[in-house]
Amino acid sequence: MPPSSSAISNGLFRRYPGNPLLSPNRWPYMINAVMNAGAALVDDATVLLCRVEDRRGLSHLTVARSSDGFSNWVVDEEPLLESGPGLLHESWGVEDPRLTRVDELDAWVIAYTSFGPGGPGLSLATTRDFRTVERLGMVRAPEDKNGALLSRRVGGDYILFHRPVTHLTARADIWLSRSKDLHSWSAPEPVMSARPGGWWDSARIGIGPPPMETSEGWLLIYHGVRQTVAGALYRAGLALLDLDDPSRVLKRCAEWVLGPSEPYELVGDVPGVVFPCGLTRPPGSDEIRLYYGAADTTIALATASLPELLAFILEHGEAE
Ligand code: BMA
Repeated sequence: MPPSSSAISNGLFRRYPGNPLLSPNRWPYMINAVMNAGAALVDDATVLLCRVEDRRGLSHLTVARSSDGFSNWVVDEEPLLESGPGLLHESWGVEDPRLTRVDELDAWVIAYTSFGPGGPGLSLATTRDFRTVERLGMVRAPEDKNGALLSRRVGGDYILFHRPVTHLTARADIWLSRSKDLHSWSAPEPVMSARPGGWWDSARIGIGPPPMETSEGWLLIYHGVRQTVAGALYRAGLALLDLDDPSRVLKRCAEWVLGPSEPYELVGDVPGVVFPCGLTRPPGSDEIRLYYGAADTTIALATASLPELLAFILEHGEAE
């Protein structure tokens, strides 16, 4: 009998045995929690831009670097991005960054949630060295979050995924907007919806890391939320988007591929959360590395083989 899709999907991602990679007690200054980091390969090193929650409950973004992407993390003494005077839309903090290398700009674009009295909105910034940043401002008004930019233009446009909340229907789905210049944006277009009823991704969905370009399409790793009597459960699932029209879902897998099961995913400020925001693929390697927040308290890593993942999606994913 061929293995069922559950048997395969449970083994697709392998947790790094040294998890969690980064915990609050590793920080050079006093914090409450560290989580939800964007990831980038810069020269030969891995850079994580970590969401750090201070002991007021407000978040800022701080860089951690490692030469192998697994160990010996060196954490900056100062945040790279934090709220400041005149930034009312960020006055309650900045959260959940996703990093995209954009060769055309010779820079990384940081898409992050800017949280202020208007609610969470989506802002962009750029950096060339992860030591200084240039803010482009808020590009999607509240309530919107879970933003990530594609690494190249499609049909002449930059593509920004995001997650507006439609209060009328209480829906929270993945949408995208297009731009020629990263400042003016098209009207949002729907991409993928939360599934109804009892599904693991029925309450809300949102993009994880920026989708990775592959021969089969843009690889989308997303988080899905299920509301339970004990609270929300955050898990991660897979889909493939059309290379020429990323608003088109080619395949979507039924089952989640990473869900909270380890102690560091089940115990923390928000138990039962895996929240991936960072994905790297070392040059010349088939391995992909998924960096995720665990229980809104630490950062963990799971690895997978890209060919295995694509083969799985192509075989078990369903057309939308
Ligand atoms: C989401 C975001 C994430 C967080 C998750 C679980 O809405 O705010 O930052 O990790 O909830 O609490």
